[in-house]
Amino acid sequence: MKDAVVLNQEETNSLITISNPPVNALSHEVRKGLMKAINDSLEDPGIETLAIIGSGKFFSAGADIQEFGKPSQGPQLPEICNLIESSRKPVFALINGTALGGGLELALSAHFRIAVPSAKIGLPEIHLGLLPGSGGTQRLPRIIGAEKALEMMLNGNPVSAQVGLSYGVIDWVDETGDLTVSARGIIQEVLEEKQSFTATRERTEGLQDEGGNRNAIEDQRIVWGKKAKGLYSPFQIIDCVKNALSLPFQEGLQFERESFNRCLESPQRKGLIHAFFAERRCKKIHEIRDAQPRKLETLAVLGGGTMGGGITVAALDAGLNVVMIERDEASLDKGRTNVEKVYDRHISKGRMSSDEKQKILSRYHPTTDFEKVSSADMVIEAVFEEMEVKKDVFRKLDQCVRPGTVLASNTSYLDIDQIASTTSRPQDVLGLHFFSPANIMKLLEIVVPSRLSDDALATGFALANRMGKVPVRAGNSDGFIGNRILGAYAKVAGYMMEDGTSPYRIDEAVRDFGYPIGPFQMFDLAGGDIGWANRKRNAESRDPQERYVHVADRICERGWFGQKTGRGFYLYEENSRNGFEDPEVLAIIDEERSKKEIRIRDYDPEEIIRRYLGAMVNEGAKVLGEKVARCPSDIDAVQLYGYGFPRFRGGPMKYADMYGIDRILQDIQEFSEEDPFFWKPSELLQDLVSKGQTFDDLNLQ
Ligand code: T1G
Ligand code: NAD
Repeated sequence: MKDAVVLNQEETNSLITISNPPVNALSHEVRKGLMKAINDSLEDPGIETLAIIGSGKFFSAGADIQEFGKPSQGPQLPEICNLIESSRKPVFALINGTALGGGLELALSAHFRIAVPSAKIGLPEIHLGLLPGSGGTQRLPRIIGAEKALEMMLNGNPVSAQVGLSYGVIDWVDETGDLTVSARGIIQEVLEEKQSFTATRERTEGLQDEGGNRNAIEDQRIVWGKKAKGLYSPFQIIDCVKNALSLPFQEGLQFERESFNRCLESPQRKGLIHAFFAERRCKKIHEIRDAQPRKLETLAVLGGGTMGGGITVAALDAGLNVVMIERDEASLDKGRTNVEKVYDRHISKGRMSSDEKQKILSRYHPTTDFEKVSSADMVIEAVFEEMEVKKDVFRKLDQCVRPGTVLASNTSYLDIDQIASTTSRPQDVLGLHFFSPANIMKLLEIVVPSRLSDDALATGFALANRMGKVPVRAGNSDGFIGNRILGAYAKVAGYMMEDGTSPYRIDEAVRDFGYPIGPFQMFDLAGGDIGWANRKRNAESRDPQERYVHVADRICERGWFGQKTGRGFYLYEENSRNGFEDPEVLAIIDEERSKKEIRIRDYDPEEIIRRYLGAMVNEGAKVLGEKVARCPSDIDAVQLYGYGFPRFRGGPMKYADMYGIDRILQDIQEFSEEDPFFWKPSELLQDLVSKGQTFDDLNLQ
């Protein structure tokens, strides 16, 4: 095994290189190596200066996230930072690329920081439910003041080397293109001029503006009081920075350590780190490990409606050429408007110039000529959700497209095998299920019918990658992963409403759990007519044992389809997305309850969540048991990126593990006494409970 840290002596300078691909995470091996290299250099009388650099494109992406939650092994990063800072020999951080989290904290404890222009520096710990725990909350404010330090720690996004220079975090940006050579010059200068150097803990520039610092702390407390929504670490970060301003350094460090440990133990940290790995795990698909994606430069999109428009924008933004095909000129005009209005909004917000818009639109080719599909490497169909219409389109595609063209359907529910079987090339046909608005939502379900070839599947994943989407592999089952699970918790929301709980209280409980909106707000946003049409289509095949709530139908019968008609479960003022409670809707619900002689039950928020999540997890476990999803964290990724599940809870399957899957099963069994048909427990869930396992045990590595 190669050494994770390499020490090279260059005259009187000790060059210490972190070499832990791919991102130089500060794993146990790296910390051990750093400690030794630094100590050796400090003890060596021939060494006058130390420089720390990363190999490859990263300085270091920070602590090794894999190690959190496991027993920790020394030396710890704070010790290394303290050792560097207290060195009598000057230490230089040569920031050759991205420096994040503990990587930047390491650099902050050095006496000088030199960065390449392309370097990015940041403290993203907040995204993992943590805080900078190696002195970052204490050192950074001493250099740049509370306002900028809080900005970096609370938005968590990296800044460029130039911005770092303007803040005073970076001392030099090396423009020569050879960092180590120019560092040699700078090191020499420092030595020759016997330039004094100050340990970061002694620096005070950032502490001067006491009033400004106090205001920054109070401002952020107010901001986060409103937007924290269940997050824990932002307040800990604010407290740490406050203490950096008032406490002696050692005490501040001690406070930071205690706060860090509390964050480490928090469920939010567990949820957020699970989400980090879920997002990456879903991209590792064993079937396509050796498959080459096919060429993809031109995409044809069939249909310019809500989805066709959004998919077109996503593809244009990813640099592809897009041919949009509509059935007539009037519909094509609407399609064109759907695309242009996205860019016009960017222009009105000052995010894009008209020239940039025109440049992008030069790759956009709207037409009513179906034959133009022949120019495409891939086709995505987003026409009406009717099997006969889809089959007809795929038959025509089969006649017109070149051999090897990948053919995708954006259907929400329909059987992709059936669609594929209308063509002579089922190996090229797959499902690409985008979410609305398709240019914004990150989830892309990649639906794999039985005869799909690996390289066509790889092309689907390559498209997702180019578009910056989170792709999740799904089996070809009704509603795939996401809509199938949605079906279950949407039903339970309806049952609770009919049982006696106001839809507005249900939405509130779901929001308090951390969702941006509740289920009834979501129905109003998506448009009630879509679900209504689906229910009518499925009416015949519905099992008579299934409990059916008619309230949504009664609302749709009045033409109340949600936001777009100004009325649904909520009442909307003209051009407003803010809905108000509607007494007439409550009257409709009451009427349905009395028709069925329902014994009214007003569930409290805790019970609402028990039922809502119980339904979600039970259906998730069924989806897993049927192998429609590969592993639990893929379900979590679907819910996080497509359905607004609160990220700090990690996803429904992670939530179940943390809540206790035995408790989830008990809840389901309790509810099944009133409705055994709906609340039939998943076999896989029962099996896991009986073996004492968790969903996490089923996650792929
Ligand atoms: N630890 C372990 N593995 C990491 C890692 C890390 N910090 N960062 C990335 N990886 C893995 C990742 O799982 C993937 O693995 C591979 O590297 C490439 O990543 C003490 C508390 C660095 C911008 O939050 O933001 O320091 O999937 O696919 O798009 O105060 O990864 O290939 O097996 O994402 O080029 C703070 C998190 C830690 C950085 C690179 N640091 N990482 O993006 O590639 S907490 C972070 C990222 C901390 C101190 C504390 C991104 C990236 P695999 P990738 P990328
Ligand atoms: P939409 O009604 O907004 O748009 C459909 C478009 O297809 C219309 O503009 C229509 O003129 C066009 N069209 C119909 N037949 C055509 C043909 N033969 N050739 C070319 N164009 C044709 O519908 P939508 O909401 O964009 O949904 C499209 C598909 O995407 C459906 O399968 C739907 O289930 C799926 N979907 C929708 C959503 C959503 O939230 N709306 C989300 C995911 C998937």
